[in-house]
Amino acid sequence: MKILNAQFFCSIVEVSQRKLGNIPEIGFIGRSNVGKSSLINCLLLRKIARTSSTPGATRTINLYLVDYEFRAKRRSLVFSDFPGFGYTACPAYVYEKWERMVDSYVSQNSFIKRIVWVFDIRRDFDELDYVTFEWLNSKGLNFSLVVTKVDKVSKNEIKGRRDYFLKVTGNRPIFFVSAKNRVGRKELLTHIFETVSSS
Ligand SMILES: Nc1nc2c(ncn2[C@@H]2O[C@H](COP(=O)(O)OP(=O)(O)OP(=O)(O)O)[C@@H](O)[C@H]2O)c(=O)[nH]1
Ligand SMILES: [Mg+2]
Repeated sequence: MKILNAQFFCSIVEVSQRKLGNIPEIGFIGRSNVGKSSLINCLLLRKIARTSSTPGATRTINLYLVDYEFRAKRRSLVFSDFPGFGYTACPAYVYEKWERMVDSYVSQNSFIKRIVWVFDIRRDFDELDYVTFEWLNSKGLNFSLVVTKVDKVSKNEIKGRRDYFLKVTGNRPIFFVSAKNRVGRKELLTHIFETVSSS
């Protein structure tokens, strides 16, 4: 299992701008500042996605083209880094714009094989997350949960957080990672490669 090459491809706001043919895609969504862009950098072992401690760093859908080797086969896939939703300073009209952009992008993009829904281990589900949960289900999208920043809590706490996330989301594939020290990276990458290889 190896990342052979990975590069920023383009920033877009609608699916007609996606000039990547039928390359399978994995979309990374989640609240602002949870660590989506950092997670992409961690998975790709490159600092290519812009990260920031100020919420709202990612405003467009940013596509990364990834060449990889998995089980002796070379393939390509696309990672799409979505803007985070629901940051405190975000006015309602910005959220609505986000919703429209993301909703139409995923609705019209049949190459998205799975959504990686990213959470900060220290945060509970709130109303907006339940709305997102309903939305993902209504779209019939496959999704997996990634709970990141595990370096921020103790080992004992991780077990409790696992039970919590499984309870609120049903039995979804769930991965615990840290972009800081790369805990859980290989497991998540294997899951992603298996998803796109079997489709
Ligand atoms: N300790 C720790 N900090 C992290 C980790 N992942 C991300 N961070 C920090 O969290 C902040 C937000 O990270 P980003 O990757 O920019 O978050 P994002 O979800 O892409 O944010 P938006 O683009 O605003 O939606 C940055 O200060 C990162 O350094 C992690 O695993 N551990
Ligand atoms: Mg980001």
